[in-house]
Amino acid sequence: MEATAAPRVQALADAGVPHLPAQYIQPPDLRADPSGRPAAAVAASIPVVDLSATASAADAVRRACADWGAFHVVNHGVPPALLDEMRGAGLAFFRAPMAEKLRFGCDRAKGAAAEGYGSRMLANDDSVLDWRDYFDHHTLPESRRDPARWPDFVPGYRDTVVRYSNSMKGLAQSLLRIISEGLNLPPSYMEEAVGEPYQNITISYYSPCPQPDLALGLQSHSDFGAITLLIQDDVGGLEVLKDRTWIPVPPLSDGILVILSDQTEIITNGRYKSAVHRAVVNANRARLSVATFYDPSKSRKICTAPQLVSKEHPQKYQDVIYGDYVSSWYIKGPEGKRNIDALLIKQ
Ligand SMILES: O=C(O)CCC(=O)C(=O)O
Repeated sequence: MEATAAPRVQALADAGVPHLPAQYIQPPDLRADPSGRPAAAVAASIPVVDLSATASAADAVRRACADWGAFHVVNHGVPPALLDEMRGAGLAFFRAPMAEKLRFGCDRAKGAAAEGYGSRMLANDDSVLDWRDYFDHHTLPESRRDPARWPDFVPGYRDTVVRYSNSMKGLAQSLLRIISEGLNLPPSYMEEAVGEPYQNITISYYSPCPQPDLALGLQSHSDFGAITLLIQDDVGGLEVLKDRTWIPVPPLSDGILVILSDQTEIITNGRYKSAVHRAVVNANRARLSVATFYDPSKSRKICTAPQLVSKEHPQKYQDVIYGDYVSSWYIKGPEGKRNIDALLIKQ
């Protein structure tokens, strides 16, 4: 939510600020460590699952979910041209004059996760700011979807977002079926546990940063919903935390990154972990990503699958009303996984 009007990062970058303004300077322990990245890249790389390989895909998804909580999918059935169209629509928006973009600014009075063009995610005024601007779209259920609230000055933008939303819904649902089966649950289990899907699509734009080693494009967090599908351009900057090491997620132009989110960790009793991730920035090239969040409704009660609870695997998390979880996320801030940890049941 835009608590007080944060400056658009793009306006600061375009003005050529020579130093990072104080509000964007991360504490030393949270900064990206450029010297650590090449070694991490060699240490491990994020799994790539070919969804057309029917014999092996389910097993590959199971391993990727258990070991990483994040993985690329290829041959996923979404036309690569649609991924390019969506990235192109986002880029055209962010390259448009500021006055046009501001016509679609977030309405702060509407609270957290208001739709539109914004820069400040958290409610809390004294948090360090991300070096990022974004456009958030409410896309599902269809009753929330109002293309009139999306940019009108980029030809085809609204139609692209609608087609992209529908495709991402289909892919998220087939992934949830594969995920359920991998845990020996009925195929529809995860979808039913999540209930009517609420989908938001957020385009993030990370302008070149004058002091990238002091800033983050997006601070470390796990997503709060069920599953996130992310595409990025060819710049790179997304990192996933694995075994306490930040691993870069290389851009894969036709691939889609699947990120498990906190409600999936709760439903699966921690068998599958949500992935902690962040975006780092660079001094030279702007970067764009598009994240599609598949989440429960605010009133949905999220419970651990009883089939995954046993003497050896006692229930890890308390049941939670999803809307309460989201409110706490926005108030406390994402920082790592402290929101889901607050639900841990003492064993
Ligand atoms: O820009 C990225 O790669 C990450 C975006 C992201 O994590 C988010 O929108 O929650």
